[in-house]
Amino acid sequence: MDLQSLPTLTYLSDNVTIVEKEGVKIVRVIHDKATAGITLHGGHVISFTPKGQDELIWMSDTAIFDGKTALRGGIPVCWPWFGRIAAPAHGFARTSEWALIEHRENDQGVIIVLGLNHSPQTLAIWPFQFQTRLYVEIGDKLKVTLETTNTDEKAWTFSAALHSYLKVGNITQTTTTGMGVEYIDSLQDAKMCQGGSTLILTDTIDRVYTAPEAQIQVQDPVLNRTLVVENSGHNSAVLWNPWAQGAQSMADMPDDGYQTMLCVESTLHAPCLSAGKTLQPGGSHQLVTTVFSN
Ligand code: TA6
Repeated sequence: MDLQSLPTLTYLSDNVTIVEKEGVKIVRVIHDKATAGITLHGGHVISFTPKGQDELIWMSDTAIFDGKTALRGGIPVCWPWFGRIAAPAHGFARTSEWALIEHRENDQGVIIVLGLNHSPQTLAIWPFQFQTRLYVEIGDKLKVTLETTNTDEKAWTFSAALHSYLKVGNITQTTTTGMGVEYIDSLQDAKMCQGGSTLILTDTIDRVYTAPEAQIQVQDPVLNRTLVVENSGHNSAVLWNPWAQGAQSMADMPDDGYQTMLCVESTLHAPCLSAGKTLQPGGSHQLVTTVFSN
């Protein structure tokens, strides 16, 4: 995504400006360590490029920037549920307008803090009071922290994912390690399976790995790099690629888009709404993903 050419709406500092793409406001970060973009619509990281490196995050060329549709690519924030266990799919955070709360910078990088609180619109979909914060740290690495706080007077239960789309040179030449071996296969009615620990994809995949290692590595000989993903606050990691048929069925992904992306997600997975993570009043939880290139 070419952030440099987008028109500036607001200057916040030498490193941080608000720019606009088709009416969607983007927090643009240009720092000696890296450049990045985060849309207020969805609280969605759409780009991260460390200095002197290629883009790490895949963004669809046909993503729909209309301020309503969830963006295809980047790092969708799936919250307060992950998947299709309720409607809308992956929750409402990725289609809500987030507020810019704070930006800070030093020699090592920039931190952008976005916020989303309950509102009459969210209460109509999900009847609980909450405060979420998205901390996006941009430096040599990209660190995204989704903090959930229960500001209600009763306990409630949620699930979530930081649904990262990584950019790869050619999916068929990409080797992924560190996902673990046990997974729930979303393509086989949530069947529990065991697989190999080294993955070279040849077809569509949609799996919830239940015991991922501390580091997931995506080796990419075409772009000559290894992408590293480190997660915390999760209970699983999802690996997803829709392959040719899946891409063709999505209006917001080019037919060949699947060839250059791989979703490696930091997931707090739950099979249904009531089985997620419960927060007592005042309780908080942080779901984190860190992405960098070796
Ligand atoms: O994380 C994998 C997944 O849940 C898949 O099942 C797939 O549908 C994908 O997310 C994308 O979902 P979306 O609602 O953005 O089309």
